[in-house]
Amino acid sequence: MTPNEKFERDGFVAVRNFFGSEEISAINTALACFIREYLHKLRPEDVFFEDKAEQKTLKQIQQLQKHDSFFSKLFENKPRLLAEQLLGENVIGKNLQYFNKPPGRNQATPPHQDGQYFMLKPCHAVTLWLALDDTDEENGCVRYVCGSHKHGLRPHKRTQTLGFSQGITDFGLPEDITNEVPCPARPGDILAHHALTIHRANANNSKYRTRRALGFIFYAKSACENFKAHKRYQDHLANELAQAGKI
Ligand SMILES: O=C(O)CCC(=O)C(=O)O
Repeated sequence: MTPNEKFERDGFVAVRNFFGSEEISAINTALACFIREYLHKLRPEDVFFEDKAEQKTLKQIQQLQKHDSFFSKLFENKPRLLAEQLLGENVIGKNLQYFNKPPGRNQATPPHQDGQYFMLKPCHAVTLWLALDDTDEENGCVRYVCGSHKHGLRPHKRTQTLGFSQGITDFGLPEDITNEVPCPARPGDILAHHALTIHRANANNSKYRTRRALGFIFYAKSACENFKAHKRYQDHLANELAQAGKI
């Protein structure tokens, strides 16, 4: 079965060794440099910590491609081609995110569909989740509900998880449980999921292991964004998080 056939059938596909060890090592170096030198210049709503008083609890960075030429080149390179191949049309690069679940201080990723955040019609987009560490059941690998992309958007509501503000309200139906697949990954592997595919992750329960990844988000060119509603939601969220002292 080709990656495209698997993506269409299951709503996700693992592309192993998408980046080689030298490329991953270059990404790790660029990331460390960015975190050291640029993090403090970002807007509060683009960088999340589990505890903002503790730098080592960094959990998410948004829009890396807008701030650093290494990441803008990376975004426009091989990942774009994979996104075009999987979506079957030209794509628009929207966001290059960094994710971590720092050991000791981290939360589960609530079950959600990215389309809830994207607000697209038709909801045609892909996220490429690139593992930078070994990820498995212990440190909270991503889990997909196989075939869930075929059934539209489920109801979501606000969560209290910083960085994942929306979660599916009725998650846990028998078909969710039966069809959920944990997806361990090694550094360099990409897990590609459709914007309608339900996914979540447990917390990182390891003592010392990080669980770092990059998320490359591409919208299909044919998908229309509801810019107004998206901006309204983002502004409202940023306000709320600032008032709660979370960012
Ligand atoms: O890293 C995670 O826990 C989940 C990431 C995610 O939800 C996504 O890339 O769409």
